Amino acid sequence: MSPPEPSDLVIVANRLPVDRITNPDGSPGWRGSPGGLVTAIEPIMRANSGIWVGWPGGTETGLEPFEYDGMTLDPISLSEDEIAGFYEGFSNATLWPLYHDLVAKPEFHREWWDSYVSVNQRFAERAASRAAKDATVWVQDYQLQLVPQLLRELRPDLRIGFYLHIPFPPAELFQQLPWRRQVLEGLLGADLVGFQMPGGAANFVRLVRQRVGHKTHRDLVYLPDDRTVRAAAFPISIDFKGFEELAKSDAVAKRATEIRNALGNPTKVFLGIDRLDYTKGIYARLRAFSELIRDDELDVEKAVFVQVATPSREQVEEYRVLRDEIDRLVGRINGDLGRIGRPVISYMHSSYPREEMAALYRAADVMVVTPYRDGMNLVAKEYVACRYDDLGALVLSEFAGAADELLEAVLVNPHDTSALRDAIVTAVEMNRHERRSRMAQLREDVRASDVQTWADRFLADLVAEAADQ
Ligand code: GDG
Repeated sequence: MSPPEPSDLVIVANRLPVDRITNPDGSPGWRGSPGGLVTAIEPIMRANSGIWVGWPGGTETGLEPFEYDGMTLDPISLSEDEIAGFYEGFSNATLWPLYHDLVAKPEFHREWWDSYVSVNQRFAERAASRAAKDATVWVQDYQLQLVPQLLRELRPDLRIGFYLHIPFPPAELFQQLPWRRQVLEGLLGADLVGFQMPGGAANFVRLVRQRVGHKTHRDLVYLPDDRTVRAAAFPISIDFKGFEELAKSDAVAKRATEIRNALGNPTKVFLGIDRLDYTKGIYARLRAFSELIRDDELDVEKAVFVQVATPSREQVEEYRVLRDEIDRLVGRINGDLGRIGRPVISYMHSSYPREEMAALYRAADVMVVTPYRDGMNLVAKEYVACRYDDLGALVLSEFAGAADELLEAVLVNPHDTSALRDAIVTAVEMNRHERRSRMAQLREDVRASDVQTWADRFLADLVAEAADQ
């Protein structure tokens, strides 16, 4: 298509919500990769003829803007070196571990930083060229923290919002970053900086005061040029209705029964679904479960743990090591404790369509979500949305953002193996009455604040904040 008309709403995210595919006739095509962000943003995109700027994956160059499912998508190309430096390097081997409480050791490399700066510049330039006068630009996540400032330099007329999907760390950790001041200044280009949790917003404001020296008061930062920047929490959520309806469908109900049959109709099915990531606590969770089998607190003939680990960031060394570790652990546990046709852990390293996810949620008696640190964790909320029968129990890490809202879950410290064991036992032994009442409350909590509420609140606050300038 010819260059799109400048738009009043531009979304800037590392990834476009599509994947490259090859059509049956051999021509290249696109397939939607729906996620929470698309669901939340799609209606607003349609209403405002919005443009979504992002990387489509891969190294293809010369891609033109195109329409997909009623949205205008504007692809940004990355070279192989940029994928290694900006994406796998600085985003996923420096910022990701640093922002997740150093669950792994962050690596600091100047070439990665240089690549991060130049890719952020490209995103900012593209957004500047697509935004109409006085438009709203909403920048997403840790890969693009310099975009707000770079964009403001190019286009001071714009209303700029930034949202961080992962935790923002305390000063004691953030301080390690050699480019800490540049990152803070990058974010300060926005009118509104959104975080999952109030703690992240407070960490940011404190760091800006200490490291950049700006005056702050509560959630506001006062800049020398008379602008103010607001930092606040906007906990993200899911398409509650969408998941609930999916779970209620006949096809999903049928598939949930098939899954239980295929597992040999155990009395209790435990479930974990995560991207294969070291922040998610998969290893410790499986070990705790295996100890319960070993110690006869659970019976291998009656209980099974289904773990889905979605392939993720496979070019990054830490992720390859993790995959091998989990493979070995699962092999050892099943070898030591399994029986014929009765593995302790049914492990899948692959990704599934949404319908299959909903069927797994419906098939599971206990969902075990135990990250060491997680911005929110949508899987926990999706499980709750799918349990319209008010059955099922949720074990949830205290270190997931979701724990602030889902107080009726069995909350646990994932660093404490004994506590993990106790939490799994508590969840499975909970009587029917308690299980029902807890799940009903959990469902109310998620229903009351879905992903649409999240996007509407952020954009309304952005308009209000920019109007105050
Ligand atoms: C980041 C933050 C924050 C997973 N496997 C499959 C699949 N999924 C979907 C889940 C869920 C999403 O991916 C994962 O979201 P999470 O929130 O659990 O975790 P991250 O990927 O780490 O997300 C996190 C989130 O951003 C949003 O702000 O909550 O804290 O780390 O929706 O359902 N979906 C399908 N097949 C799979 O195999 N279809």
